Amino acid sequence: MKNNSIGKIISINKDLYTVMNNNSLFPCTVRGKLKNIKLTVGDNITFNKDTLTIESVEERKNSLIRPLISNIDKLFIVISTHIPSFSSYLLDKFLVLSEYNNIKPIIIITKMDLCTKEELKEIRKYIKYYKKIGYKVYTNKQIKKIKKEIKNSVVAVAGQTGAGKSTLLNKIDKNLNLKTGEVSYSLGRGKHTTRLVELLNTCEGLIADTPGFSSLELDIDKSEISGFFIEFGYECKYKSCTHIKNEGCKVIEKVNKGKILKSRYDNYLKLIKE
Ligand SMILES: Nc1nc2c(ncn2[C@@H]2O[C@H](COP(=O)(O)OP(=O)(O)OP(=O)(O)O)[C@@H](O)[C@H]2O)c(=O)[nH]1
Ligand SMILES: [Mg+2]
Ligand SMILES: [Zn+2]
Repeated sequence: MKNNSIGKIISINKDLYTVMNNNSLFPCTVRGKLKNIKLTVGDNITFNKDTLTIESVEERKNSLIRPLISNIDKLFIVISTHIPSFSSYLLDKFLVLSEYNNIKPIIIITKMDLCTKEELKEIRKYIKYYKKIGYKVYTNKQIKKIKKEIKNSVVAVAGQTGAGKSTLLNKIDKNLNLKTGEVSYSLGRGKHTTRLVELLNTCEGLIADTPGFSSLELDIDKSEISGFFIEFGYECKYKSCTHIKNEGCKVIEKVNKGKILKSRYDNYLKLIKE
């Protein structure tokens, strides 16, 4: 009789797969035909508790790459105001990535303590706008609310190197004890402090600190992108409108009237050009 249990892969180290089942961890290996499938962190699997082998894998609801992680419910998009400086483009790109993969995005702003009064005003304008179009936005001071978002969810944390992802997780749960670092640059590229991806058990949920999905390539059809700018879709009456030419385009009209944030529109144009 096979003694199969269900579990979730929470980390992978070479040929060793750590599987979580009822809050206990099991070091498992893979054999047979499953060896041909690249299993990922976040995979829901069945495994044999006696032999500690993974027997089957469930279909994934989504997968993010670099780092490879699957079955994500929420993406914490960590955006800093300084070092690295605020990038609405990166934020919008992460939002499109979330929408495309059916992951609920949560925007978390860091390093507001480094802002001048003027900069704070600017950042607050963004926060207000993103909230208005339906996104949740927190600052990294709102730890209680962020903790609640983890409960019963599988969360991945995205954001540039140095944005403060690991620092945030350490604030959420000091037992995680993640390594954080000064932003260091070699050959002009940010060097990530966080390397491996694993799901960490905290706040009655699972969260993966990541090196930030650094090479963020969106493999999305051009014509689909406007649908992931959630406030564009219902604005324009022309279903197939790409919002590039003016004639009767409601999106352009709203941008001109200041109802759609200019940066959102500019970032949209930049994305479809890419
Ligand atoms: N002033 C200020 N510094 C912060 C804040 N959050 C993080 N930092 C600092 O920013 C630096 C980088 O933070 P990390 O948490 O290592 O950044 P990370 O996003 O995990 O970076 P990688 O692991 O390389 O992707 C550290 O020196 C932190 O102390 C903040 O809210 N304010
Ligand atoms: Mg880190
Ligand atoms: Zn249009």
